[in-house]
Amino acid sequence: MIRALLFDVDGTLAETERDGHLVAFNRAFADLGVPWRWSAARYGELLKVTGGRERLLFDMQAQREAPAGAAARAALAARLHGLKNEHYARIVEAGGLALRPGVGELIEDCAANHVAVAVVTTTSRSNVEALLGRHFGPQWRARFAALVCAADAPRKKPDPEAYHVALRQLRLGAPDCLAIEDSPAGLAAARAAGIGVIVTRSHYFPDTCGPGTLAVGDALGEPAAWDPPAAPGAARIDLAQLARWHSAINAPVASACHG
Ligand code: XBP
Ligand code: MG
Repeated sequence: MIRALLFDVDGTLAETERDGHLVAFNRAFADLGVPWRWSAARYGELLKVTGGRERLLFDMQAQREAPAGAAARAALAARLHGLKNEHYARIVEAGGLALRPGVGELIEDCAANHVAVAVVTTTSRSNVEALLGRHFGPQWRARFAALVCAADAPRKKPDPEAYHVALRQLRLGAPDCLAIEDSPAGLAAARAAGIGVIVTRSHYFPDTCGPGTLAVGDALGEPAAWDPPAAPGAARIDLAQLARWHSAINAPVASACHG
């Protein structure tokens, strides 16, 4: 039985990286007269580094125009990151980031079946507040039994810290929970906490797969081509389908991802 569903944010609830954070980072560079911009392809490489500030600092190692000293780089990264998050909030507010197909319906399933919903992310809390407030209205917080963001778990995914904090907030054990993730780092973090994972592939992470993946597919709202397959005739991946996959956690059905 699933007692809680733990959602990653970026790439899982919405395509926030391509359509939100990347656009917002480039606007922040322009704001401060920073002479470089990130292409969509370069941003894909940079996503190996979790955390927007960490990503900026990593990239500065390759930018000839970056300030020389560590303190100056840290200060610039902090200013850019703050501005980036302001731009991100504006993009969300303008309706630029829809929930991915099937996400809203699955959260409704959870409410109807008394299954707790949690958010487990390495993104800043302000980004989560903007996104969830836009989609679930002013009372959005009441829908989530736990909310773990960057400041709650400084060791970012693939470290399992964010998932450990979520289990403590939920007062549940890993076997009662199921995580939904898109990235290899997110999959690794949940697995290291002992939690089974459903992978919804995203724009930047089209190949995520590995031991502990109970099922992988393109989107919760697209029931075709899941591995293992969803029940015939399903209109979407619903809570009952997740429960069937979750019940196979100790004896996974043969699939490309099960190791
Ligand atoms: C996403 C991240 C974040 C975002 C940007 O992780 O690594 O850094 O890219 O957000 P997850 P911040 O998929 O686990 O949410 O700039 O706030 O870090
Ligand atoms: Mg993600």
